[in-house]
Amino acid sequence: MTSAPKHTVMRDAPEWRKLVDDYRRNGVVAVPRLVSPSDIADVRVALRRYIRDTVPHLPPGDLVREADGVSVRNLWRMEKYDDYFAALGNREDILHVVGALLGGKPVLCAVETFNKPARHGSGVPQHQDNAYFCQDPPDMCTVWIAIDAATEQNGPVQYARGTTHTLLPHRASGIPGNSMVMSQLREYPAEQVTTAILEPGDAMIHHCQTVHWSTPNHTDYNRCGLLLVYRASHTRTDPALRELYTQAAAAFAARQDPGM
Ligand SMILES: O=C(O)CCC(=O)C(=O)O
Repeated sequence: MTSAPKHTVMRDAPEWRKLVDDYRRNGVVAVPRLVSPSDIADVRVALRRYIRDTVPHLPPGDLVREADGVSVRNLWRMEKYDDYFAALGNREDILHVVGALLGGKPVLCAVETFNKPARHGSGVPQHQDNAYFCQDPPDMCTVWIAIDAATEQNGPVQYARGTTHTLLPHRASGIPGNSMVMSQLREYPAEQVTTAILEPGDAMIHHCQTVHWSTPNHTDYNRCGLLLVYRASHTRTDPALRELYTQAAAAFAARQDPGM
C-alpha cells in the first residue's frame, strides 16, 4: 500500500498571519491548492479501492448510503481501516496549518467523506459540528478537501461566518449520516455566508462551532469532499453535551463520532 507523500504549504509570514486572523474572526478559511492535482488523482484511486475492497467489510455504522440504496453518501473513520487515509490525515504540512489555527497540538480524529454523488446526493441540514464532537474548549476543526469541483449547482457547503462563539441547541434530524440539526433553522444574510466554490485540491477549514449546511446535488456532476477532522490535544469531552448527542443520535448511524 502506498503512503501519502509529504508536502509543504509554502506561506510567507503576512499570509500566515492573515489565515489565522481570518479563521479566528470568521470561523472558516479557504486554502486553495492544499492538495496537488497528482495527489488528488491518488486520492481518487484510493477511494475507488476503499469502496471496492473495504466497504463490503465495514460495520454498518461506518458507511451511509444515499436513498437509492446504492451510492455512497458517507464513509466514516477511514483512518481506522486504511493506512493511506491515516497517512493523508497526518501529513506534516496539513498538521502545521491546523496546529496554527487550533492553537494547540493537532490530533487527527477522523477521515471521512461526503460523496454527494451526481443526481442522488442529499443535502446536509444546518448544524455545528461540536453538537457531535462535544469538546470543551471547542478547539476542533475540519479540513474539507474538494475531490471534485464544487460549483454553485452541485450542493457546495455553505458557512455562516462569525458563528463560533455559542453552541446552539440541536435536536435529532432523522437524517442518516447527519443525525443532528439545529433546533431552530436560521436565515443568514447573504453577505455573512461563504459558499465553498472549489476546484479539486482546494480546501476549506472550518471551526467546529461554525454553522454550515449544503443543498442536494441534482446535477450530473459528483461533488465529493474528503474531510480530515482534528482536535487540539488539550480538549476534553463535555459529559453533558455527550449525553445530549447520545440521546439524539441513538436511532441513526452516528456520524463524526471519533470516539473521544
Ligand atoms: O459536505 C457537505 O455537504 C457537508 C460537510 C459537513 O457537514 C462538514 O464539513 O462538517
